[in-house]
Amino acid sequence: MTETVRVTAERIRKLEVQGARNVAIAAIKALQTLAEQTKAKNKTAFLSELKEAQAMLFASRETEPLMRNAIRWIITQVEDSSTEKVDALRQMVVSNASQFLKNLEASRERIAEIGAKRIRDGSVIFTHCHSSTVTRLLARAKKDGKNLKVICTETRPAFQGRITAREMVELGVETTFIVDSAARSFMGNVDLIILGADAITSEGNVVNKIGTSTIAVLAYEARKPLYVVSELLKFDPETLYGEYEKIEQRNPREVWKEAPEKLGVKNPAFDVTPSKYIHGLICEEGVITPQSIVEVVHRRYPWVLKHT
Ligand code: RUB
Repeated sequence: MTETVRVTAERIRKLEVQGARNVAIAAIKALQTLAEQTKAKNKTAFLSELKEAQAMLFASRETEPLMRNAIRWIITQVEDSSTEKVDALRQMVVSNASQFLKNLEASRERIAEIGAKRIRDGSVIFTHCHSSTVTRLLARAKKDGKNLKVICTETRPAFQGRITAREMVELGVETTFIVDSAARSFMGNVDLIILGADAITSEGNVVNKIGTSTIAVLAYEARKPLYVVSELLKFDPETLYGEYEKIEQRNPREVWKEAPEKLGVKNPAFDVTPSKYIHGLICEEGVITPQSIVEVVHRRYPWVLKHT
């Protein structure tokens, strides 16, 4: 096993790599490096290195089905291959990983292109945390000539909202930065809420940064449409077979470094937004209802639904 996998898993765990897509990209690249550097002498040894890497990467953040789907797909190609030659198998991992990364980039562009059309000139968009898919969509809307304004939350405790705010300012978008608890005070002023996703369940519920479900309830109360933008591969097939999506619990010290000793501090990284609060899911297949996710995934990526 290469050091790259260990270092990548650690970087993901520490949030040095952040956001579902970036996490998946880093994990795929680590697997690619493993394949390039392996000293495995036969298929069994190579596969066991890949599986060890898989376990380490999966454990780095548990609410990341895009990473899991990607890695599972790449490893399945090796398992299912009839060849025993390590050289050919290594090559297979490298080229499948490249292909996956290319497709991921194409999906994001397609999502941006589709989603940008939902933004009317002069709209005020509310977002939370940092989703590279959301910011790409906003950049595309701007490029298409739409005049837009953004309101974004700081996103306690890790302040990913600052990444969004910086990107927007660099794009030349008029942006207002608020504390998370001010969301309701600003909801009346927005036209559209656009959020990312870490995971989508078989019922069309969306798992995203903690606070997302509160924003969704507020949007519902204010009768403002909320869109989730996400690659279909953030769908978690395990949820179809009964599992709950696991919610990553992070270190309480991220919330309060020097908290009184006996104080119980909780730090869940994500929450679940029920599909009824979601106006539409913007994915590479178009604008769909979150409830149709299984059908759409089945059409586009049938291998995801193969029970493992
Ligand atoms: C980031 C987050 C993002 C999604 C989608 O959480 O919740 O909205 O990951 O991002 P964290 P993307 O900072 O804890 O990883 O669209 O880039 O995949």
